[in-house]
Amino acid sequence: MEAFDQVATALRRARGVVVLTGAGVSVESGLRPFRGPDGWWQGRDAASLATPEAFAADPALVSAWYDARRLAALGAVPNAAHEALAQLERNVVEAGGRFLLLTQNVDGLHRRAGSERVVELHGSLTVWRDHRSGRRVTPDPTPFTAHPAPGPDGGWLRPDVVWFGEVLPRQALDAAEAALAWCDLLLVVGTSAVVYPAAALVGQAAWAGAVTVEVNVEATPADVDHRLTGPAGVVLPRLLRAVFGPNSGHPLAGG
Ligand code: BJW
Repeated sequence: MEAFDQVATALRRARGVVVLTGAGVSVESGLRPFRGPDGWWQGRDAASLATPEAFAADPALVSAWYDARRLAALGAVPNAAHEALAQLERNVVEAGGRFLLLTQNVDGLHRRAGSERVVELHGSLTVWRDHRSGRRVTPDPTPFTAHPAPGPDGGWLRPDVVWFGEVLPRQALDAAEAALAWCDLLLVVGTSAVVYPAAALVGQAAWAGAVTVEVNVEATPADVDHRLTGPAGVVLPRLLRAVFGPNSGHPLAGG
């Protein structure tokens, strides 16, 4: 049997579905991934932008970079992959199953597509916090007038995202680990699977007995049972149509 048919069979049988997404799922919405030739970090050092040390050394540069990304995310529209994952959640839950979407993305597009059971492992770009007090605010969807922008308690605003060297939100990690207990099928979509602890979830799920599937335009280091190669906005609607019928994919997606 082809990988696609094996995955369709596993999805049909699964009572608990967990999805782990990364920046690749938003590429078809026009947002850039991190790594690779079209990535945000092409020609840049991630440590000069996505660490607390970078913010301490040059808060204006880091604030401007994240503000530009915040506005890009707010201006983007969920694509067929986001829509398919929202539909997958509805289908699994309506059939009495369990579902959780773990995303490394900070762009908010999964929720805007209608996903409800979402855990943002690396925080959110639309929420910022005072770097001194930690108090969170949701800035207006317009460019900041100063970089760094002043926070509500006398510090500077920093994005409420998880930088390298920072720990992931405890609740997010707990939710991810709890899901491994009931997960029969893990879909790993659009992530290079090199950033921990998110990348470790793949091996943990397999160890706990789940079937693991990668959906990506190229193979990554993730050690999975099956790979479905292609854009997520094509592969996922096709998979949904195969498992749940012709009206379950996104109407705009081909394949
Ligand atoms: C498509 C597509 C299409 C394109 N369809 N696919 C264990 C071992 C080694 C190191 C560590 C370890 N544990 C912890 C660490 C340190 C570190 C780490 O992981 N380092 C590695 C890089 C080596 N981790 C941490 O520091 C984490 N904190 C932590 O663990 O705390 C405790 C601790 C600290 C220190 C030491 C030990 C323990 C925090 C990690 C936070 C990551 N934060 C970032 C930035 C968030 C803010 C922001 O948005 O700027 O999160 S880094 C960046 O990478 C971002 C992403 O969420 C993350 C993952 O990237 P992602 O999503 O996979 O994107 P890409 O671009 O890499 O890949 C895109 C993929 O899409 C590609 O595969 C394409 O092929 C594919 N694609 N189009 C389908 N249409």
